[in-house]
Amino acid sequence: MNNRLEAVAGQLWGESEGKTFHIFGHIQPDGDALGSQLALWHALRVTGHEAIPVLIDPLPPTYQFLPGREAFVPWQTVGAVERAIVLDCTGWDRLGPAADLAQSATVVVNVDHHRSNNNFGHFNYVDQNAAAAGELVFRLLQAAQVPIQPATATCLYTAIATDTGSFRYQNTTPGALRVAAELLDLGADLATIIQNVYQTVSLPSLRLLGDALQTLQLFYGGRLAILTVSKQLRQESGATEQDVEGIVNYARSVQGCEVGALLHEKDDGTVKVSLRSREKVDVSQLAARFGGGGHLRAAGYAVLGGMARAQAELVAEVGKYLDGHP
Ligand SMILES: [Mn+2]
Repeated sequence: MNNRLEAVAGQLWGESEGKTFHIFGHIQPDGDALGSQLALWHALRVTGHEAIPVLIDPLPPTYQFLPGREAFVPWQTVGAVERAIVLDCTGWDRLGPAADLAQSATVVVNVDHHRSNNNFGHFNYVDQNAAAAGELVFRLLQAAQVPIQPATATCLYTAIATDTGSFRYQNTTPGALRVAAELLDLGADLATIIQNVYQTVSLPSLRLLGDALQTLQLFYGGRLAILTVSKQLRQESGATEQDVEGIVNYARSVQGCEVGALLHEKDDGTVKVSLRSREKVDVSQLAARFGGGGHLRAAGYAVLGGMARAQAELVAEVGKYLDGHP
């Protein structure tokens, strides 16, 4: 079941004297998970509570500006967990190797904004209409009347800005914009966020993008655009597998394109196919045909059998969707 905001805030700031909170986010952390974790850590600290933000995968360079980042501890060094707060995770699987650790807590508080969240906590605050987990943390702080300091505001603004694609995606609601405006009023450091998140890219990542753009192929009169990143291409650029994410958006951005795809050959040989559509094709349905899933305009799947076969199958399938529904 889903709990009321006040009940969940009460779990964190109510009868919790002398208890330590471990604050978890998901594997391969993004701006929303990291910003929400650190914001909650700041807020618990200023109200006199013990809290420890836990990292499952390393902190990406992009987010090494976040105030409080030095407080993060790797999950391997965590002993017993009494109270776990899990942010931005649909289920236990999103905690990867740290799932058992978090699950061993006496009290688990689950705070998330994904539709598919399965209410795995003892206390659950899940709202799929929130733009980001950071928006929910903001509401919790307000409900508990915890003062939001500039450092906390910077973390929460980062969470909301990154999960909305800088306020461009469909989850950019009036409510999310109002929270963002309030966070700026409270002292969020916009210049530092923009500089680090949007105006800094590693050299290998930029090289990879350049090489990937060279692979552009168009099908069906330009309505399908495909980019490919082979294992060799990525390794030669020196970029990481995570650097490949986001490149798919360049495929869809080609004028006249309805479906943009990126085929990425992972180190283990699987081909990860990322799909984006503009306004007609339901790519979550298309991805489901290959055992994947996602959203209406952004989805993906993984297949074995090599890049050439993956591309041929994809081109054939997209064709059915472009000429009316399959
Ligand atoms: Mn999120």
